[in-house]
Amino acid sequence: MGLLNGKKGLVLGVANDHSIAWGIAQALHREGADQGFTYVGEALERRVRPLAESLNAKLIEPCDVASDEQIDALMAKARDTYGQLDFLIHAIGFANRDHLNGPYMKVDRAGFQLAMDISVYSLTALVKAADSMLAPGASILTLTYHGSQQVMPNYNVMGVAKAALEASVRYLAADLGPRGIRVNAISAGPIRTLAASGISGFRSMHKQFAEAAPLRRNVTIDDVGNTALWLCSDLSSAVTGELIYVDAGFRNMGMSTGE
Ligand code: NAD
Ligand code: 0WE
Repeated sequence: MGLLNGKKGLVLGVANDHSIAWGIAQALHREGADQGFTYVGEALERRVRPLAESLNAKLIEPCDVASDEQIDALMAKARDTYGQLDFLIHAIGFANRDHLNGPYMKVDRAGFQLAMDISVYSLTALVKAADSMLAPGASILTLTYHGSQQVMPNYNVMGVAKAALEASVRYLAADLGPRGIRVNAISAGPIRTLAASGISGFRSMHKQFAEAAPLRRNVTIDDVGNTALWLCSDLSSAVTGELIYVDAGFRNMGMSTGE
């Protein structure tokens, strides 16, 4: 008997088998969840479709979260396929690459708005569109990074966006709590995914992280998946509006021990 037997939901943010969303999907599948997947563009469809099919997904649809029309179309399909949703996984973030290096102040109005639209507003837009379909006791989950709370070199406008995303989690939790619906965020340590590739200095940051973290290792998509499983299951029934760290303890260190 799986922890998620009979539960149905959507996973947004699988790009390939390195994606955090894929680590989450595998953990939820292992415990019996029935999951639908989305992708952006034909290039990613070729990657996502086989992965989704390997988990017997009944729904594989395009959804660019910049588009209200695509969000509405996705939710119409989800209603036909599943009727109700027990979980919604939001593992999406985007900013202009040019704004993820150098000084934060380099960001311009368009770049700021892009990061906020794709990385922040999209969660609220999806919840809004799914609202009438959310089952009592449903669990909504997003992904964030500690650059929201403290300055991380080069994270820049994404740090500002993640701070707003974390605040959105608290407001959405207050809105939906009366119906027993929970909203939480996982703050993951750095993981080498598509979104992390090509970030200047990522390799050395990833290495330094493992040296400084209490557990002396990096975080994997399976670590994140297992915490997501807990948050989607009834084991976390009174946890909402929270920021849960899956970071090998890194955030607690004021200074590296140098050992
Ligand atoms: P990833 O590249 O595998 O996933 C990012 C996803 O965002 C991709 O699937 C991409 O298609 C999607 N996306 C981008 N723009 C979109 C749009 N307009 N509409 C719909 N989807 C869009 O990388 P990841 O690291 O797995 O990122 C998932 C989440 O985890 C992000 O929110 C990221 O900020 C967060 N996160 C990542 C790390 C890390 O170090 N990798 C750490 C903490 C948090
Ligand atoms: O949230 C993220 C990644 C966010 C991201 C990555 C990209 C790369 C490609 C958003 N937009 C884009 N746009 C692109 O064109 N992480 C938590 C991973 C990450 O990204 C960093 C990090 C870490 C950690 C950027 C700078 C410094 C640290």
